[in-house]
This record gives sequence, structure tokens and C-alpha cells, in this order.
Amino acid sequence: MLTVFNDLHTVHHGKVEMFRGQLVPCFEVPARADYVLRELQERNLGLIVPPVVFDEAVLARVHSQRYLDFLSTAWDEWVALDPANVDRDALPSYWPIRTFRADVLPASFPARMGLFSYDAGTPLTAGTWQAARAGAFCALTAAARVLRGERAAFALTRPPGHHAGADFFGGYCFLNNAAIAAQALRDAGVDRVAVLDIDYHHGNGTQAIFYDRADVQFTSIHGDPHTEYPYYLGYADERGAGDGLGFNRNIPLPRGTGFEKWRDALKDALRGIAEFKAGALVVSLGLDTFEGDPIAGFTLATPDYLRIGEDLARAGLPTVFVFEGGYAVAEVGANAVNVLDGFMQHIA
Ligand code: OKP
Ligand code: ZN
Repeated sequence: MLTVFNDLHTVHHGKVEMFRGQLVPCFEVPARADYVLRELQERNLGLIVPPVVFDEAVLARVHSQRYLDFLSTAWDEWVALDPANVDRDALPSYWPIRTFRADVLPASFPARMGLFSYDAGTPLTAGTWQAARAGAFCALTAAARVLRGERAAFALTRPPGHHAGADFFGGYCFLNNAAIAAQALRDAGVDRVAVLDIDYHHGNGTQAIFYDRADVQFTSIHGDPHTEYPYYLGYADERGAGDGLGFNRNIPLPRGTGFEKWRDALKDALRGIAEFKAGALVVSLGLDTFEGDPIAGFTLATPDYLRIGEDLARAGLPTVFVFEGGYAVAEVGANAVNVLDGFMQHIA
């Protein structure tokens, strides 16, 4: 399978995230993408190409301009607060929760950090904007290749994207690569685009971006938000709004779910995608459903990922895969590449 690799991903390397009152080492590390790259090379899965550079205006098809302006200058503003910040990750400390105003853009940088984020686990670093921007270009390049006739393409990039909304970061995500790819497919004339999110965590950002739209269907299989991150979205009764009613589908599963039940959910999701009669599919490919994942709770095993690839291939759609989570670093390569391998072996 054609892979578009973000060789700039390494410039985003957070040191710490806030977890239960402590700053702990980041789970979302550069080695994740390197393991996937190595596995792709070892198993000879196809060409690996760099992203094409796009006009930044394409990012504003999904994200608000004031958020993009904030992201692109955030690191410089962080260092301007205190020159010693150059050695520290930027994390938010204040959020405009209910009763506060989100329409006023504060001059204070820490205030804007909170306005544009929803957790304290997502460090912004010196290279975050460069890495995220190149990552979005990977997703756009993969979408462009699929539009030109490639059956499938894989955007191998980090930081991940599915938690990022139109104007906020969180959950290790800054730009919503899957949403950007889906929108690009729409803009190129694909009438209906399906997004399937199989990361352990609900893709709250992607859901929110397309919630009121009937042209992009969002389906997600994930840990039950009653107990699992991101907690405040991802319930089964979220079915879309306005024109989008009926085009959002959440399949939450309890912590501890194994492959048999998970695969039933996948088949169910794929039935809904078939009914939607999409012209293309974007897969938010998280591998944190793996039994060895340090921050998730399903129990899928490495061979199961081959079966997932096969099931996805049977949907019969031009497919853009976008790399999301997966924190069992030594195994994330085998698991990701198993999906792609299973897919390639079962395309018609
Ligand atoms: C991003 B993606 C871990 C707590 C959980 C946020 C998880 C973000 C997951 N110490 N922190 O969906 O894989
Ligand atoms: Zn995840």
C-alpha cells in the first residue's frame, strides 16, 4: 500500500503530560511512527513517499482561522512569556468552562491556550506546528492519490488528529488529519464520504466537525465514555443534528472487550457504511485497541489486525488510512501493518 510518511513528525516530541496531579512522560512519542515505518519497509508493503506541500488555506476547510493563527504562533508566544520556556513544554492551566465567554480572544497567551484546548495532557512543543502541518499534508496527499485511482493510501504521521476539533486541541491531537482528508475528498467531488474511527478513544473532534452534515458520515467504535477518555462525548445516543441527523454513529464497548465482540461491532459499522453508499472511506487507524496498550482497555491481539484489514477491504471503497493512537510502541508497527497487509491481500 502506498504510504505517505511525515518525516517531520520527530520535531513534535513532548516531554510531559499532566496525569493525576503529576507530570508524567508522554505516551505519544516519535518512536511510534518509526516502528511503523520500519515494519512497512521490512514487509515491503509498497512505496513510501513524502507529503506534497499544500496551500495552508486548505486547513481552514476544517479548522477556524483564529485557531490556525494561534497554533502557528503559539510556540513563539510561549517563549516570549519567559525565555526559560524554551526548555519546557507548553500546557494549558485555565479553561473557559460553562458561564465563561469563548467569543472574546484574550491577549494573554495562557488564556488563549485554554480557550483552544480541552485537556492538560497535550503538550505543545517547538516543532508541534511544523509536524502537525506536514501531517495534515500527508493526509491530503494520501487523499489526492486515492482520487487519482489508488485503491488505498496510508498517511503515516504524528501527532494524531481525531480528538482535534475545528478550534481546539487535546488528546495529543492538533490538526484533524482524518477530517481534513474527508473534506478534501468532498471538495474534489466525492458526494458522500464515510469516516470510520477504530481508535480505542472516541474521535470527538471528527464527530463534532461533521455532526450537522449529511455528506460526511462518522462512525466510531471505542471504549465506553462513561469510564474511558474523552468521557464527555461518544455515547450511542449521539446521532447527528439538523441535516446531519442519522449520519453519526457511536458504538461504545465496555473496557475489557475482546476481538470477537469488537469484530461484531466492526461488521455492524460496515453495514451502516454500506447503507450510506459512500464514494470513499477514511479510516482513523488507532492501534490502541491492542491488549498490551498502556493507556487503553480492549484486548485485541496482533493477528486480529489482519482480520480487520480484510473486513475493511470487503467494504470495497477507495480508502485513506490515517494513523492515530497506539502506545504499545514495540508492537504498534506489526499491528498497524497487519491492518494494511490484510487489506491489500483482500482487495477485489
Ligand atoms: C489519544 B488517541 C493517559 C490518560 C489519557 C489522553 C489519551 C489520548 C488518546 N495518561 N490521556 O485517541 O490515541
Ligand atoms: Zn486512542
